Amino acid sequence: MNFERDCSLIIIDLQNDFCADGSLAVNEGDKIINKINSLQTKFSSIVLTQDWHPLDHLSFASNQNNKTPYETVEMSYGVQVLWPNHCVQGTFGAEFHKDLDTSKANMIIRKGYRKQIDSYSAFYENDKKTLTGLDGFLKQNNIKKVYLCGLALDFCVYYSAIDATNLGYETYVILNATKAIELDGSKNKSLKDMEIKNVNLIHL
Ligand code: VGL
Ligand code: ZN
Repeated sequence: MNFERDCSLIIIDLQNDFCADGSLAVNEGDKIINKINSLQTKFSSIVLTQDWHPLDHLSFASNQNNKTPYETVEMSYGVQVLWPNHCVQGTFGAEFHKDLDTSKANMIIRKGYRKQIDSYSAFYENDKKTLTGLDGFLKQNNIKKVYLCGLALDFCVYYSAIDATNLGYETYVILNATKAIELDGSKNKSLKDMEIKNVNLIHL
């Protein structure tokens, strides 16, 4: 079965640093790649996102005094989790995993490239104001339904799904094509919140 032209498959952050041996490896992150490649054959609109941080990015614990990864800090826009250095611009860790088919993508959205603001969502940066450009791209292409997959379920996929539904898209998260980081129950929290907020949690 193929998806209609008003549907877009949004593949979140399938990059080396989120896969096995990466600096922020998501458990079994690379196990979803074959599934995602086969899903890609069914969509006419495909978007990839790429986490793309400068080395001095403030979401890195290494750029904060006396902080270690997974602690939090207060940023101008609210609480921010601190991460190990990951997806640094131009490095191997920021490249898409070699097994991901990137040939069918119509659009690649880079995010998190401003030093002061992290960006989990594919639509808005963490200040919830700065747009990435994805909403404009999808609207100009008459996309009404978005199907989200990739990494990580409880961070970038979750925040993208919430923004997508708030922006008026019929929103689906493909649970068998995503994996979670799992930090203090973040997986269950994100699943519950998505259910409440009208995100369709599906298997394909
Ligand atoms: C992500 C933490 C930091 C993600 C990106 O892709 O889910 N998580 N940067
Ligand atoms: Zn990041």
